[in-house]
Amino acid sequence: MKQEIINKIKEYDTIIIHRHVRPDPDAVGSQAGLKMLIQHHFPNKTVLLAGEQQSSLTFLANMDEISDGTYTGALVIVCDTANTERIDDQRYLLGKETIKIDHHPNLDHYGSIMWVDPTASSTSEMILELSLELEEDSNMNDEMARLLYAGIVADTGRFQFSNTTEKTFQYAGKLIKANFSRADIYNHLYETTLPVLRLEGYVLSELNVLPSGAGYVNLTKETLEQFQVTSKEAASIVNCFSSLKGLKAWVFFVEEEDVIRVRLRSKGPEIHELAGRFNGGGHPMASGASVSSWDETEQVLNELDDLCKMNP
Ligand SMILES: [Mn+2]
Repeated sequence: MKQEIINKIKEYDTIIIHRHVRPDPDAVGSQAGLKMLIQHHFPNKTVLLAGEQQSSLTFLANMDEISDGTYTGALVIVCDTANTERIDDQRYLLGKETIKIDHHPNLDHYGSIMWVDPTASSTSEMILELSLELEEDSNMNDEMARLLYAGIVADTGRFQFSNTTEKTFQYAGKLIKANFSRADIYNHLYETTLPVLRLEGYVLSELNVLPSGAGYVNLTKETLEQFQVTSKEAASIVNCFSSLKGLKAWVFFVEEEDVIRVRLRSKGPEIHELAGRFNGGGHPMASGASVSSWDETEQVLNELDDLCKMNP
């Protein structure tokens, strides 16, 4: 599979790399890390990053301006994206061929080559695996290492979540031999603003926990406005009470203009199928969904409550 992907990369002069909408550090880290890998080995190829630029992630990489015409005859590689609706910039369809590289459960099959490994901590971990197919780790590109390290750190919650394996640590060990500042990455990933910190205080005081161990927080539009925090920023504090004793799984309901975002996390029962029933999906321990009314959030909460009851 990895060799097949490398052969395809060799075949094409232009390679456009996509990832999911509302990107996280693993999406951008794997996307831009793959670009570095390809450019390191094949400096004559044109490699471009597609998708909307997100200001909080420009410390990792900037996206490229890509004209429609550039897609003609190009190879498209999509990183970290389980389903086609979530691909940022649907012009990926204009490419000649698509390759999927991802670590989410493989629900939506797309692309002429699919490399999906749900046992990988992150797509960044998979890109490093691809790079090891091409070269010794002693020859690693520093910028690629920085990007992939950031992706792995973010998706594993600093090597804390259950997706962290022996391989993850081995790979992290290889990456930190490259020349980049880990301190800089941590500062960028985990620095916060006063409004978000104040909202965290509010969330900690307003958190509700059911006897089953299911926790929930409602963040209305008015609350977000009051704290001057965007829905996207609020997502960064979804783990702020994960250490609570007795807590099994929890949900943040975050109201946006015409939708209520559902952010699910778990330390026990798997919650990705629940997310799937409400227009979402993700990982067994971290998923997202969306509903259209506060009535519907009660349904989500009831189902989460049931899952926690069944999971002693
Ligand atoms: Mn990921």
